[in-house]
Amino acid sequence: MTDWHKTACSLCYVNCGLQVRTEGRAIVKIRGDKEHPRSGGYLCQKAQQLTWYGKDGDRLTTPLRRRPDGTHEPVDWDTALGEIAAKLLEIRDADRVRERPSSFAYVGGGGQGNHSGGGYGQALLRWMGGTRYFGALSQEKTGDFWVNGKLFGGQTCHTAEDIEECDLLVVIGCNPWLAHGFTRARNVVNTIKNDPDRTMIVIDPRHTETAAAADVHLPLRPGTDAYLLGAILALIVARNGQDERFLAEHTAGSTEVLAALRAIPVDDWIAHAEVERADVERAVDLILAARAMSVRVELGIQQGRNSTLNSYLEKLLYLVTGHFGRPGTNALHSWFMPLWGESSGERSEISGYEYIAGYLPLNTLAEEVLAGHPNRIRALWVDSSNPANTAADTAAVERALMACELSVVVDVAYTETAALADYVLPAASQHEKWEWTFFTLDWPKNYFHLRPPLFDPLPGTLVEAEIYARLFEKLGALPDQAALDTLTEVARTDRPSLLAHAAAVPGFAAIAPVLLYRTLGPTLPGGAASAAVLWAGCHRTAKRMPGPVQRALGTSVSGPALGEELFDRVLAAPGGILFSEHEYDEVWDLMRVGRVRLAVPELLDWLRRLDPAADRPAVDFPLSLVNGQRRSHNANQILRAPAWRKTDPEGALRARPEDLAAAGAEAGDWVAVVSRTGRIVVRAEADDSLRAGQLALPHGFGMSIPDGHGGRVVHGPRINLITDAHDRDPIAGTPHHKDVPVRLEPVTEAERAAAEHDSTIVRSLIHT
Ligand SMILES: Nc1nc2c(c(=O)[nH]1)N[C@H]1C(S)=C(S)[C@@H](COP(=O)(O)OP(=O)(O)OC[C@H]3O[C@@H](n4cnc5c(=O)[nH]c(N)nc54)[C@H](O)[C@@H]3O)O[C@H]1N2
Ligand SMILES: Nc1nc2c(c(=O)[nH]1)N[C@H]1C(S)=C(S)[C@@H](COP(=O)(O)OP(=O)(O)OC[C@H]3O[C@@H](n4cnc5c(=O)[nH]c(N)nc54)[C@H](O)[C@@H]3O)O[C@H]1N2
Ligand code: SF4
Ligand SMILES: [Mo]
Repeated sequence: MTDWHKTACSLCYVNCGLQVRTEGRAIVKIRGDKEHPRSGGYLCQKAQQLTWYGKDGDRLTTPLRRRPDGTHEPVDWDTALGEIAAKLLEIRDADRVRERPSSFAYVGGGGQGNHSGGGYGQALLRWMGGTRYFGALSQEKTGDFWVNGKLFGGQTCHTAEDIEECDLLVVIGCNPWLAHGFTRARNVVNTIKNDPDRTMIVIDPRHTETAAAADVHLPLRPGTDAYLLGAILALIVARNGQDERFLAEHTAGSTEVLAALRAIPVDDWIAHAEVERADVERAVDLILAARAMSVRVELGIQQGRNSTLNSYLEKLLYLVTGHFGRPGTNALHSWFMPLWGESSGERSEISGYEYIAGYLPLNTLAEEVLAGHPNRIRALWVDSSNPANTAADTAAVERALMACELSVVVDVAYTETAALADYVLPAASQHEKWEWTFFTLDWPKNYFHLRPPLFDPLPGTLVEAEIYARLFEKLGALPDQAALDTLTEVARTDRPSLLAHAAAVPGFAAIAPVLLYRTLGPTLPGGAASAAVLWAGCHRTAKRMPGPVQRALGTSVSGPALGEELFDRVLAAPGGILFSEHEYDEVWDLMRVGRVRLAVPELLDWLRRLDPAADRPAVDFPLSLVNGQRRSHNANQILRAPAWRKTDPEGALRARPEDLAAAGAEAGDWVAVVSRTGRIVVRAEADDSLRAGQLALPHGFGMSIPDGHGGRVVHGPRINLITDAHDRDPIAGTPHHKDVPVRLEPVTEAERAAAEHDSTIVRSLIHT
């Protein structure tokens, strides 16, 4: 085992444990880590391709500064950080003089495998006096968080599934077979399929790989989930399937909710969803017969029509029937450190949207810059995110980046966002530093994995902790060296008392991560300085839930010593640890209110307002596009080399043959996908598993990559060229990417020639 090193996969947020062999700076072999406490050796189809991470022509090795002509030139770290700091101070002063809210905004927080840098970006936002924070979560999950806040009293009260123990799994708008979303998804789907005592319902317009293993598949018309879920709930209540005892003991407001459900015109709504009544009845039979039901949802409803309402109805499914907080049901989960925050209810004065979980909708980023408002964003800091490809309305995002007085990107790669930034700062990769994620989403046992580096930082790059520490020094935000040395001495001799000493430093709240990195950091074993921020989190976790932490660690230590023990264990476990273990009935300790507040007036109103007659596809754009489908070989924007894709090299448009034929096309042709906001040319592929009238384009393409001859070529569809940032949820502002109204058109001769040219180059890159 000596030449196998432990790490984790960063290609999706499940972060399976890996063992890898390395040669020089490369990973050459990958296998599942059987000792990993959560994934137990499991790997999916993508894991072997992690060898491609950072192995592309776009790895950054020096800070870059934009020249007046728009191209970038290399500069040294001291110059880049010095100039950035001067500009930040100028912007901060101008905001103060004009008595306006901070015009600094931050996009990021981390991707699928890396959250170690996130705390620093947020610290910078605080130090600049700003609040405007955008991220991947605020274009997929904030509607869900808003509902949780209403039901459970806190937006960090996040729901989980106990899938291993359930006897009925309800899968709504997600495809775990390809996208995972929970651990060992393929094994779980197969186990349920092969166990006569366990059943599965899938609600998805497409006959997905997961649906193929289901007992009941409801292939609803895209965008009609609220109607179908409403009808299912109404049928449950009509058959007295509500759990009266659970409702009386654990909830408030159920009378109003049940009345709203009883008023639903079931037949109309089922007809509107275009599914068979008999199939819906069969699903209801399974739900009423279930001993323990878990409901698993994702983007199909969270980026679908009526998304925040969908998130409410999906939760009502298990709350009304009392499938909550028991073995095999949904529940809340613990946190190592919460990945998002709570909001005060404050709103953006530009878009009017509420801050949810600390975020503004990513869909409103461009507006916040371009609206011409006196309090607009003037400085944009992007870390570990590629909004020029992944936020809705690419053209507007690009204009916004260009319109800022200062834009800075911290990344490992020269992304489409970096290409437009004033400064680009090269980070050490996830294999070159101590790294982790806060995707600790499991219940009743929960896990955390701090990965030690496999390699030294690539020359020219710095770990994020160091980048931000140097920046804060240039900003004059840190105390002098003598004061730092004193704190380091405290960390060495009496670590538990460090927080009290550090908190006395002026401006501590805004500089805490950097201060810990600079003072506690150097005292940590194995060069784990950048893990110092976890120390404060370990103390908070141990204080918040001492019992479950003691149980997980098998210790009786308590008080501050428990926080210390947790931190030491995390540092000493390169393969991850179990950090909390709850008893099922302790779920109620994770709520912020005594009872689930079942009646949410805004959402019950929304439910009453639903009107099938007003909710029909637009005549000009009759097709529904899943714009960002998860497939075997896509992984957000993490891997940029075309050769990593073992399937789907061009990122094809998938459609039923008859939908292609209606546009005069067939499989293999180039076709144009046209939406209200744009037109892109893509390769067509036939797929009979889609619902009639449903199309799919893949997520995770559209990278502009070196063509090998000094130029660049775009690899696969840049799908957000055709999304509309205003087609969004009224509460959360999240996009409706799973149901983009489009039509297909034949391509022009010029479009075909251009597409063919780019495709030839990409194919040659794959084969060299
Ligand atoms: N292979 C792969 N895995 C990934 C990722 C990746 O890029 N590639 N990304 C990761 C990330 S960041 C995320 S958030 C997850 C997302 O994971 P998922 O949400 O599971 O993936 P999607 O393919 O976006 O969408 C799921 C399903 O929604 C269905 N759908 C479309 N419209 C509707 C509708 O109106 N109603 C319903 N009920 N369903 C609808 C689609 O047919 C599709 O099967 O995947 C993660 N895992
Ligand atoms: N149309 C459409 N748009 C979508 C979606 C969709 O389904 N349809 N899905 C949405 C969803 S669910 C998500 S989660 C987002 C994802 O969108 P993003 O958050 O933009 O994508 P990621 O791939 O997570 O971005 C990771 C970035 O981090 C960089 N990176 C990798 N390692 C490091 C590191 O160690 N340090 C630093 N500083 N940077 C690093 C990568 O190079 C990359 O640029 O896309 C969203 N956009
Ligand atoms: S499920 Fe996700 S984390 Fe696990 S191996 Fe696959 S891509 Fe990696
Ligand atoms: Mo996501």
